[in-house]
Amino acid sequence: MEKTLLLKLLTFSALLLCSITSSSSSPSSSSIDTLKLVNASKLEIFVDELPDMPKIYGYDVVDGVPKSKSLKIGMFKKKWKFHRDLPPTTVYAYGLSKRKATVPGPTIEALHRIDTHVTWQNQLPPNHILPWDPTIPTALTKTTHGIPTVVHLHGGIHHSESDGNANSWFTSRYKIKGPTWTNKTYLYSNNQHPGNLWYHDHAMGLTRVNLLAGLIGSYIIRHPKIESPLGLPHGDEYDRPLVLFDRSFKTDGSIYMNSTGNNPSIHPQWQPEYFGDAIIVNGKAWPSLTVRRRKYRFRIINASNARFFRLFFTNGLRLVHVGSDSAYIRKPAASNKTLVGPSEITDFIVDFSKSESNVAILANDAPYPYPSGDPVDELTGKVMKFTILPDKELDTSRIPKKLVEYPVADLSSVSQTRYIAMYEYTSNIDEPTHLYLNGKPYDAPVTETPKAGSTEVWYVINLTDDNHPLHIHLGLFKVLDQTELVKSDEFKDCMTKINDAVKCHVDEHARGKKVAVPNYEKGWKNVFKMRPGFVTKIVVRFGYIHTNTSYEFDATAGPGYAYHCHILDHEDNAMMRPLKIVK
Ligand SMILES: *[C@@H]1O[C@H](CO)[C@@H](O)[C@H](O)[C@H]1NC(C)=O
Ligand SMILES: *[C@@H]1O[C@H](CO)[C@@H](O)[C@H](O)[C@H]1NC(C)=O
Ligand SMILES: *[C@@H]1O[C@H](CO)[C@@H](O)[C@H](O)[C@H]1NC(C)=O
Ligand SMILES: *[C@@H]1O[C@H](CO)[C@@H](O)[C@H](O)[C@H]1NC(C)=O
Ligand SMILES: *[C@@H]1O[C@H](CO)[C@@H](O)[C@H](O)[C@H]1NC(C)=O
Ligand SMILES: *[C@@H]1O[C@H](CO)[C@@H](O)[C@H](O)[C@H]1NC(C)=O
Ligand SMILES: CC(=O)N[C@H]1CO[C@H](CO)[C@@H](O)[C@@H]1O
Ligand SMILES: [Cu+2]
Repeated sequence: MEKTLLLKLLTFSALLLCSITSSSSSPSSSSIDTLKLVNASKLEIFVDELPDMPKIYGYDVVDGVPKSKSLKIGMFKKKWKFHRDLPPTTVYAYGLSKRKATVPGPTIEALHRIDTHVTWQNQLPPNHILPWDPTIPTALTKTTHGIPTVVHLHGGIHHSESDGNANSWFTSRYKIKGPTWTNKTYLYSNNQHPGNLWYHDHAMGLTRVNLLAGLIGSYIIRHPKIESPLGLPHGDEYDRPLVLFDRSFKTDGSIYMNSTGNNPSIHPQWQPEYFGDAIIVNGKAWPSLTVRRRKYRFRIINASNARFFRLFFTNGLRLVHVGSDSAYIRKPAASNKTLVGPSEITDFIVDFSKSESNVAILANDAPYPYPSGDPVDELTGKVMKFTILPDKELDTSRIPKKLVEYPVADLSSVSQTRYIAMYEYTSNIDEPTHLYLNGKPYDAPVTETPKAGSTEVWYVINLTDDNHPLHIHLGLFKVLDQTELVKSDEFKDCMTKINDAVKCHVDEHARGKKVAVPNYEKGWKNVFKMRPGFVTKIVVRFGYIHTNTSYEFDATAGPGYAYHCHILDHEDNAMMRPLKIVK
């Protein structure tokens, strides 16, 4: 079928951008009447309190000594209130029981080096609550016998049997299982640097819809010996995960996802990017939180399918970053704004005692699609409201001069260099049909086979007009530089023909302007935004960053890992490739 498509690289026309954004954010009034979409600008903002998700500890404390723990976490279909004035929404939610399940799911708190065993239980009845597309590579072509799910702990370093391989999915009561399914219980050894992770569904071809339905939650690994001396704000009140995403709703409260694809004759449902017009934080649309005049730590996870957020406080409060994705950075980095791509995590301190006003709005000004799409409007430009109590508080927390220093990325020990090119393909009506890494589908034989414990350099070449957040399972990476391609049309032509960066002389084309990596993103990362028309050089470590040693488990065994674009609509169709660790 693909041969009948025009396999040409996408040149995003202004027209296309209009059609993408109009299909999601400003549908014609007639389609609203028939679909009964909620006009989000009619929802009053800042009326719901910011919830704290329930906490689950991934360890027991026996006589003062932490011990490993086994958890059973289910996935349930239930109703969830996203806004005071919206009817309850049918969602898929993680939790210890149906009653306790939430969107996002409970925050799991784990301890460095203490094993957490999780048995993920699929309790979802058949038939998906959202439209999906059987013509892209998908776990099952029918969901009448159950919903395929599999959990990936994003940022986790563990055996690939516990990594949530896209083909290790399973339906309710394990009635149907994917080809690489092995174990009911996953082992998270937590033997890695402390920081922020998140768990989410990763089933082949259904990731975008399963997350949209609510299968998302945060996971924190703590390492008291390293973190307590830092003196950062801590405790449930002052150290909070905020999980952000965008959704659209129908007037009956259900989540709206377009059931018609942008190339309906090829893919009946698949659309290149999902954008919602309501901004949700911890499961509430535009919530508000009353805070004290002191420092807070916010660990913000961007769990949008495709929306980028460029966050800032309208009253000028500075953000002092302490981590990038899962890892602490070397020293705090201040900024006025932070750009968070899908699935990236930003971890910062804000000091409300520095506020001159008693209200601070956390706002967003990232165009969508990022970077060349439409500007945000009144609503998508707002995230949440903080009401600051008037009296100054005693605040014993601090922002230290230094945070955590990990061994530097040692380029002299690099064992392999790889080129990863991002391609987008369009139909003869110039609409994107699918995207590939290195021109290959997910099920083509594995080409990325790093050695356990090794360090590699990857040149990520973005040949599309979109910014794609690249996520690597297991490995962590540092961004070394981002260089614009010169004579990029010539290079793109060559790549389209022969798909070989070296033969197409990538080094002669990577001579354009360089864009600096912001200080707050100079640490070890799991995801980075790959700029369109640029070559981004990253150094990837396939070992622990905190000890600079290889893995304590056999990373070469099991179904293996993956790397992919974290725009979920792209990952599903099929901007994802296998990653196999070898000895
Ligand atoms: C759904 O997508 C189709 C195809 O791109 C588009 O024509 C239609 O306007 C979209 N519907 C809505 C309500 O956005
Ligand atoms: C939504 O409501 C606002 C405010 O009433 C109005 O300006 C806007 O045109 C409406 N949007 C749509 C798509 O109907
Ligand atoms: C998965 O099961 C196999 C045998 O069935 C066992 O050897 C292995 O340790 C298990 N892996 C995990 C991560 O529990
Ligand atoms: C979330 O990630 C999406 C997809 O990468 C991105 O478009 C959006 O800007 C991010 N939002 C925030 C707040 O970072
Ligand atoms: C933040 O904004 C202030 C005032 O506009 C400016 O003086 C300062 O340099 C900015 N800080 C950073 C880190 O960009
Ligand atoms: C980390 O380990 C690698 C080999 O495993 C070695 O080449 C490198 O020098 C080490 N780096 C540091 C900073 O110790
Ligand atoms: C080499 C390449 O594909 N460059 C494209 C990247 O994206 C820009 C738009 O941001 C295009 O103009 C380039 O052609
Ligand atoms: Cu992408």
